Amino acid sequence: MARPQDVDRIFAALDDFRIEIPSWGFANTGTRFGKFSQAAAATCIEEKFADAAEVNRLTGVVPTLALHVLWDLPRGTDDVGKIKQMESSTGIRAGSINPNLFQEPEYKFGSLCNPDAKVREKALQHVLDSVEIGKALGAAEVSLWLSDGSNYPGSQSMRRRIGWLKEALQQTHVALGPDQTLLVEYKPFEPAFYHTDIADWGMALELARAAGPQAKVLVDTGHHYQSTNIEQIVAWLLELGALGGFHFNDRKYADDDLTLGSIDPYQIFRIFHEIHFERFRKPARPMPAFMIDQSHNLKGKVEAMVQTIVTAQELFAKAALIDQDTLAELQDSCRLVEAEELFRSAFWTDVRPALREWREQRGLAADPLAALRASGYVERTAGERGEKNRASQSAYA
Ligand code: RM4
Ligand code: MN
Ligand code: MN
Repeated sequence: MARPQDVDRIFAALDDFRIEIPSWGFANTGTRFGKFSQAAAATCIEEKFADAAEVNRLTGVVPTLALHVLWDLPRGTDDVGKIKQMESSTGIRAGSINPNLFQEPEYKFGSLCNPDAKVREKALQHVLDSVEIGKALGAAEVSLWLSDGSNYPGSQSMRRRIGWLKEALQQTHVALGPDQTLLVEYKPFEPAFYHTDIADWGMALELARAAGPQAKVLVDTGHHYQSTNIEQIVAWLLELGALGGFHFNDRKYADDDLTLGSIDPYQIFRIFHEIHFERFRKPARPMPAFMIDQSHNLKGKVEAMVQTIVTAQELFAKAALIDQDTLAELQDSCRLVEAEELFRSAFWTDVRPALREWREQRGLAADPLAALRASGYVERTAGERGEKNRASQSAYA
């Protein structure tokens, strides 16, 4: 149980904690082998906004919805008006704008790194359109993930592709508005299996730096090799002022996109500790963007999203319990076990009663998952959307 002084820390941390959810987390998705369609899955952008509004009604901390351009704004800037209408009818704002550079046939051999200049141009134009969409919607982040890479040694020039990529990101940076950030995401493999053009945080950092000061690195927790010390990467990026945001999810083997904290909650706690350390040292700095990037084939979409948000709050609150002054003192005098115990005790503290109280004080449901079940939302939307879901078998949005 948390002590009274802990409750104050927990409340202060939760008051500052907002998290973005992805539109694609509400749509039917599949594996390489098949797709299990859900009756309640969102079939259009209106339903994705409706689901996001329901998650926000239950948790109160998800004001924005990340959008993937081709899935959510297939007509590009012409769809901005439609999104604005949904913003005003649901109270959910458009969040990060994610270009789609990975599904069209032209991108078979890459997008911004494609050896064909015409394809590179098409990809860059799509990124620039995404910047314009972001400006029109007042969205802070344009979040770039490339599937570019190659499957066979010698089949592509890694060096020339670096040059093409730098050029494209520089041109994108020039187009950014003053309040926009370009996030550069990395991933070691998949869909490419020999080399990926932005494979790790060093490459992402160099590309971001070469692009300009409004470009930052995005850390997707599922995009690392087994046993990588992700919190150390986070610490470095914070130290360098280069951490733009997170895509949170959990994994056991690769980019599994499982529920945050379901496999290794201690790792997310350790990452949040680095965030709290930064806040303690430089309270004026804005927090990185906390975003969820998950897709559930087995769990109910809205239920899994609510579970994720609650888990994120629990882990963020636990990490806030570490007293940074005391920890620094113990570290400096090399009282190893005491330092470790301080760290671990925060992790093992049950913050759930304090979270319930925090929610009640703010007029939110004390137990968001139970409130979702009681609301009948999933049954109702399953009834409304079931037929459309049976009829459509397309992957993703
Ligand atoms: C990628 C990456 C991107 C996400 C796509 C759908 O693995 O995590 O962030 O936009 O999946
Ligand atoms: Mn991601
Ligand atoms: Mn991913």
